Amino acid sequence: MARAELTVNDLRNLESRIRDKSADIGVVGLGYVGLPLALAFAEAGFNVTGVDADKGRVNKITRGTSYLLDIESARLKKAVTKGRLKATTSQSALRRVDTIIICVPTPLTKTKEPDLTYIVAASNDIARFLRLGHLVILESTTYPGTTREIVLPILESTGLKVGVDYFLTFSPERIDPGSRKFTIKNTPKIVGGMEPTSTKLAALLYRHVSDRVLEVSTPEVAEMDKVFENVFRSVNIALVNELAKLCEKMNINVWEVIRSASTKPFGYMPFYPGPGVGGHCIPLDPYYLASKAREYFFHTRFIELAAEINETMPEYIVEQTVAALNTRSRSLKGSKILILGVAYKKDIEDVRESPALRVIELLIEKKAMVHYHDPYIPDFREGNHRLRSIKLTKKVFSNYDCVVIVTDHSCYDLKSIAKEAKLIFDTRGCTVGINASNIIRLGE
Ligand code: SAJ
Repeated sequence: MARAELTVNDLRNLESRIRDKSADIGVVGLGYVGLPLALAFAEAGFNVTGVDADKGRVNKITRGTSYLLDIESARLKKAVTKGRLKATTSQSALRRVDTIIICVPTPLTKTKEPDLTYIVAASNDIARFLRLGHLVILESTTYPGTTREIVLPILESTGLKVGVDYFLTFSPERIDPGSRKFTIKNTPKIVGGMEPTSTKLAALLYRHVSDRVLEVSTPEVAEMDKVFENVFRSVNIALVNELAKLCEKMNINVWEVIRSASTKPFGYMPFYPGPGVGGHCIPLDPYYLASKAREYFFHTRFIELAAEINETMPEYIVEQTVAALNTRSRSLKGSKILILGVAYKKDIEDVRESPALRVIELLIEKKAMVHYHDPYIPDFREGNHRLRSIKLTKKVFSNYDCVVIVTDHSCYDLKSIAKEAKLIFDTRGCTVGINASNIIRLGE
């Protein structure tokens, strides 16, 4: 039987359906990347089906209840009520859509190797329903080569040919969780297809939700772009973390140094020292690139050293907490410590890879009595400890030997805390400008 082929007419038809938004979109993975993207396409006028393994998430979306701070429930409810957005746990929904966008996690294994389990699973799910004319786009952050070496072979195992029967592109997500300023619309989108038509179709699609779409020559360029963007942050954060350690030894105020360096109108971009780097990308992406580089007998020494420097920060924070307590003739053992903020960065509700977890683990190991407060994280598990956020009252701060500000959520009234607390160790420079003898800051 003659092999069915995508005709020129079919391709024209697909293009016109993307252009007039009658193409149906599937988004696999409805986390902090997939849900905002699904909603953006739904609000642009597409019919979008989100597929996620988490029944709880699917039910919440169906009810129009957002589980992300960045997404208001009202927006979600409107898209669902209009029938533009629906969610399901069933991958078979992928059969009916024209474009499938993969937004699944890319974690590390315990030995800091890339864990592509979710990408492989999503690719296998898609392969079960892959058909003539499908446009498949990978958005998950990963090492250069993943689209060509991992996703493509799985899809080609169906017998369909990329660029002939279906299309495959990499387009990195560029969500900045918690940012009100940068949105999908005003953040340029990079698209790199396996071949020109894949690139063009993806660009056509993203132009409906992003003001600027840049087409690059291969998926590898787009993949490398993304890891480079995040490694750029990792190495610059490591630089200021190392500077903070040096400034502490030299009794120079690192926050003043950074503030003065920031007056340089060109050739400089401020980064800030802190308790370490958290989140789902910055702590991980250097290891994704380093792992791939080893295949080329290339050791990314600088990139890995920077990642290691960032990883030493929680331990350094605990050392500095010990030193702060010593100024009050207190030892850490038996001291009552209050950690303010455990999310991995300010004003978000995500505790993944947060340096606060390691700080708390170390403090407990050294027999301190540790409580925490975080308005966004009511409780979490640390090893075999389950910790719950305390209730904050004006007077509560004086019950602790030291209050360690690990995540400087905007809700904290630092001036009033400085009046009540016996001792504050500020790891974020958020108390700069509050002159009080009971405040010790990282890097001063
Ligand atoms: N951090 C510092 N000092 C800094 C900046 C950040 O210690 O000067 C820490 C933060 O506290 C946090 C971690 O590093 O723990 C990561 O911070 P981040 O601002 O990079 O935040 P992410 O990981 O949520 O989002 C980043 C995006 N952020 C920005 O570009 C500002 C962007 O790099 C990616 O779109 C996103 O990761 C991603 O998902 O790849």
